[in-house]
Amino acid sequence: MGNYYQEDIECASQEQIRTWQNERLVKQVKYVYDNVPYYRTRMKNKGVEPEDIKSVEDLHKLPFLTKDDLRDAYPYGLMARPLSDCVRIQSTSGTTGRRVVAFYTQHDIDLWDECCARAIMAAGGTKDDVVHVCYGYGLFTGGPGLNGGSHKVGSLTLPMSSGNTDRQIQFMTDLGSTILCCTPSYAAYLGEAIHERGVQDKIKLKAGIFGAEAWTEEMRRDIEKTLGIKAYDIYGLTEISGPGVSFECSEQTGMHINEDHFIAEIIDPATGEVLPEGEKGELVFTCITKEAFPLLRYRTRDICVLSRKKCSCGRTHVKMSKPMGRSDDMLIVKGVNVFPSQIETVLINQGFAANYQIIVSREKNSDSIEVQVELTPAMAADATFDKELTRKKLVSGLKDMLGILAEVTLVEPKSITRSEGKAVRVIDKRNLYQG
Ligand code: DLL
Repeated sequence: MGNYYQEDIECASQEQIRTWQNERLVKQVKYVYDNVPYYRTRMKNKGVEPEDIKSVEDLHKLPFLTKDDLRDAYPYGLMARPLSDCVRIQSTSGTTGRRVVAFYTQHDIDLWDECCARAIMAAGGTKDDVVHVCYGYGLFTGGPGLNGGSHKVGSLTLPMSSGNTDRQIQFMTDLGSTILCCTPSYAAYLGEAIHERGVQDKIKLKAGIFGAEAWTEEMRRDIEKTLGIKAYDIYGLTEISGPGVSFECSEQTGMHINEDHFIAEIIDPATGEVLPEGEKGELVFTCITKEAFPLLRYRTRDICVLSRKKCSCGRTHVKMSKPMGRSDDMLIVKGVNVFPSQIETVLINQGFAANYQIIVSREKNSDSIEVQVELTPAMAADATFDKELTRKKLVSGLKDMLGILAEVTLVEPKSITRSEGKAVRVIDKRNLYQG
């Protein structure tokens, strides 16, 4: 057994977890009904009263909330507490519409920190670690969340925020950072930069906690090799608190959801019907302990699978798979569903790094997809490297994976703009979602 932060909770029996969830859900539904007029109206419209919810079995009776509801109710419409009880806001980047703003009481911040602390402990963190946080600080939840978790664990916390790669590496070497927290794409970039500077021997990292965007198993292996660490996934979203809703343990086969705070369901995104465990669908969360912004049945749009298979780490909380895409950013090209992660798998299996961009266009009602892929420095330096043969192999690998033809353009190393936060993988020129 590892060094647990809250073994009594994280390794509790399934029955015990269900008992906590039942009690908390009943209370929370009444609390939301009494304090959030927006949701009360939704419940009334569906003919549901708080008394109808007696246990988790009744959860399906409650109405869903979606990102559209959050935009509708912006900024205060889903709050359950007066502003004077709140101590913090965080927000999404708002690139696809109005920002989502989430509110926190001190109690909410404490719970969130606790969830992130569990993630750090699960990655082997202790009070003796130096936790290097280069998720963005500010409105984005990444920096503040991991920062709070690291404090709870008692580790020395380096609040680096994103950017300034030279300074990141300098602090990493001077202060002996042992746990790196950032997006996987930035971790891959840092790995490259460390090797370029030839300072890999001065790096003391042992683990990384990477999330906030989709990344594949292949990318994990790549980062683990480049940085000489074990790379752990962490998941979360602003609406539900931020990072730490779920996190990976040493088994690295999915992320344990903090079930004492969040109830997870998987639904069919088309019909809203709850699917049995093991089936792939949209992840829905109900917050059962939050005070200021307690969303019930929030549709995440993330597509994944839940599993209650026994975990070798001893934790009993249900595990979610890596999101396999989002029901709303899934690309439909020539009528075929395409997830960027499928493309990434092909690239990495053929020896490329995860430096690529997908460009989707439409001419005369016909879709086309182009994948721009960076050559690795080794490929670019190799005089015998056969570019055209490699390109053709990629086209064929993508055809096998996606079932459609994708154009491939090989570009020079470092020519695709690096991201310090979430990578921009897709440029969809079709503007299908306007108006
Ligand atoms: O990305 C919170 C976070 C910060 C998570 C740091 C992990 C680490 P948002 O900006 O609200 O919050 O974006 C939430 O990002 O619905 C997923 O689609 C995606 N996402 C988050 N974590 C993962 C992950 C933060 N580990 C949205 N794998 C979510 C794949 C992820 N996608």
